[in-house]
Amino acid sequence: MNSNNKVACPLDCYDACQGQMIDGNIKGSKEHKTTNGKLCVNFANLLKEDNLKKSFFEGNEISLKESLNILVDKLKTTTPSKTLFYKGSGNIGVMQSVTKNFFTQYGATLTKGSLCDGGGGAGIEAGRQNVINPPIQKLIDADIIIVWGRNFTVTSSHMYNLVKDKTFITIDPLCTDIAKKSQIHMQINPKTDYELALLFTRFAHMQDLENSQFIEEFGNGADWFFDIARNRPLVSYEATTGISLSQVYEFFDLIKDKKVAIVLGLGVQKYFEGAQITRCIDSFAAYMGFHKQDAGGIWYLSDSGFGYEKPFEIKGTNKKVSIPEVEFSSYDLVFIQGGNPVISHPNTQKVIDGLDKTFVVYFGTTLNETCEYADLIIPSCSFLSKRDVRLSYGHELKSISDVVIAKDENTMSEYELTSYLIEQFNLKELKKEDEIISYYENHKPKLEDFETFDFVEELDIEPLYKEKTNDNFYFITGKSKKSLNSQFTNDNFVYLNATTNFKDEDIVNISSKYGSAKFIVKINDDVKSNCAFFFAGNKNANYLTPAKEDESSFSAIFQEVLVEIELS
Ligand SMILES: Nc1nc2c(c(=O)[nH]1)N[C@H]1C(S)=C(S)[C@@H](COP(=O)(O)OP(=O)(O)OC[C@H]3O[C@@H](n4cnc5c(=O)[nH]c(N)nc54)[C@H](O)[C@@H]3O)O[C@H]1N2
Ligand SMILES: Nc1nc2c(c(=O)[nH]1)N[C@H]1C(S)=C(S)[C@@H](COP(=O)(O)OP(=O)(O)OC[C@H]3O[C@@H](n4cnc5c(=O)[nH]c(N)nc54)[C@H](O)[C@@H]3O)O[C@H]1N2
Ligand code: SF4
Ligand SMILES: [Mo]
Repeated sequence: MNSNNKVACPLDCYDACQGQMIDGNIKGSKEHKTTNGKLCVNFANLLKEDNLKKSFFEGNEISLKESLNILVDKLKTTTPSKTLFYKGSGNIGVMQSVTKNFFTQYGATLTKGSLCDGGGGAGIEAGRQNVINPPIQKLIDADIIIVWGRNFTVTSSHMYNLVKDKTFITIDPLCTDIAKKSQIHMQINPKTDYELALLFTRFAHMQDLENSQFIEEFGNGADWFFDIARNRPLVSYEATTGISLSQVYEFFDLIKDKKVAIVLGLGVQKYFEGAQITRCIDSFAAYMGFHKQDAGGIWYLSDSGFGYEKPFEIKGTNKKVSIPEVEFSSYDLVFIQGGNPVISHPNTQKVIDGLDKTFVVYFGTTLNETCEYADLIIPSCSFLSKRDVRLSYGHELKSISDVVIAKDENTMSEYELTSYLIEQFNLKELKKEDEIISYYENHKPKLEDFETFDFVEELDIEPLYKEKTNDNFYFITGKSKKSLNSQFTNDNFVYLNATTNFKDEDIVNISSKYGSAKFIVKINDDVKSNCAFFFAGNKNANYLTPAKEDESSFSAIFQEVLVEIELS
């Protein structure tokens, strides 16, 4: 590859593709194994974005210099702890975390937890100390891939391409594309994946399929785990999970003596006990000995920064608040970078009520719904005009970004804004950009495998089906092929099965204990009849969701809710 023409896709996606600029066009790199010469429709959309090139104050256009003066003034006159730093994941290059360095030194309140994968991550960590995926080659070498709560062909299309000829099993309430390509599709009821994992464990034991060698060598508490699985009559699982025992027989016939991989997604863990649910699935996998084999294993959203030093991280005594529960109105100044909480944060009504009552600074690349509530808007420059490194939460490969297009003079990179603020406040200088980038480029972390596996030994999970009646629906969301969370396109429909007796184009009012909103119906029989499905990025879906954290990791629990639907 020539020098200085590399472009890393900055979007929040498992694949972390590498591109290169050749004669003014960006092409997918052929040397980067997962990219394999192709970039996707979302990348094409990103190139077509109408990037912000102007600053705004109270709706009026101002110069970049004026916007920086207002920001500095505002920061100087606000008590630091009454300033909230809120970062989204619109760009997940490593250089995006630079701003947190300033806000930590300044004394702002920071957030903790996640709107994304936190619950599941906590569950995996509880069993095996950290969240690291096996090398991608082990996925390529597996015989069977179980796609569990993950929209594999859509959300990691390049990883899928590497393994598309394998035999698949899908566990998802939706008949996704990968479910259609699968030998077995288990159309599970939402929030019952731990029960299915227990049922599998029970079956495995009955058929002597557990991996005693793995359990003896690495396992702690496997007997306790098995005891939980044994506690219930087998048939009772059929009604709760919606999975027939005959499908479970089929499942074991298919995986017997095979090298098995599980690609586990967000779907299983958007609940209050998301960590316990995920740990239960991971424990089933350990019971079978899927871990530590020469092929196969479990792939979740790994800790992509594992094994790297964090060049911007500094110790601080800053207050940290739970991100899903954040009260924007408690702050005098809210600084939002690379996020669109008005769409993507749980409980939209609470978000907009909060943002209405405070001074909001938005630092981003495009005008989004959150900008309607922003007092000050500062344009961040395009990813094509800033240096960066992309690590991946799907695999171990990284991508590099050079500056391939000169930056618009009215915009600023995250590194530039942070350096400027640090200078204005006489704080400790940042490491040089060169040094940071070359550290990431050259450092290859050792991905140590875990030494012991702690099985989950007790479970305390309140199922949603207890509150399910014939009149309400499970609320489920998933990612769309044509958008990246709230970026690029919005699909604002509710998708329902035809058996619900609603019709295409019906206008419905959907309500939950947390709020309500109107939607237009699209009938789609890929959706399980007891579910209402919405794409992530739907402008109204988060009016229905709880601004509450899970039990263990300050993470959002978007699906811990049932909804009622009425013709409007
Ligand atoms: N094209 C595209 N790609 C993306 C994104 C995007 O917006 N668009 N977003 C990126 C981001 S931020 C992330 S975090 C990843 C996430 O990517 P994924 O891990 O694939 O997550 P989701 O699409 O949220 O949900 C996956 C599946 O879980 C199913 N599901 C819902 N509830 C349950 C349940 O209780 N049990 C089971 N078994 N399944 C359930 C849904 O029907 C859905 O098919 O994708 C990334 N990639
Ligand atoms: N109901 C429901 N809600 C969800 C989800 C769900 O599945 N269901 N998914 C959740 C998940 S997994 C995630 S990760 C979150 C995502 O939520 P957010 O992190 O808020 O992501 P987006 O809504 O896509 O907003 C990203 C914004 O970043 C800005 N941006 C892009 N590039 C840059 C850049 O280089 N610099 C700066 N400063 N800004 C930039 C863009 O203008 C864009 O508007 O949403 C969560 N919300
Ligand atoms: S597949 Fe993901 S990483 Fe690759 S170009 Fe598309 S959005 Fe970017
Ligand atoms: Mo995410």
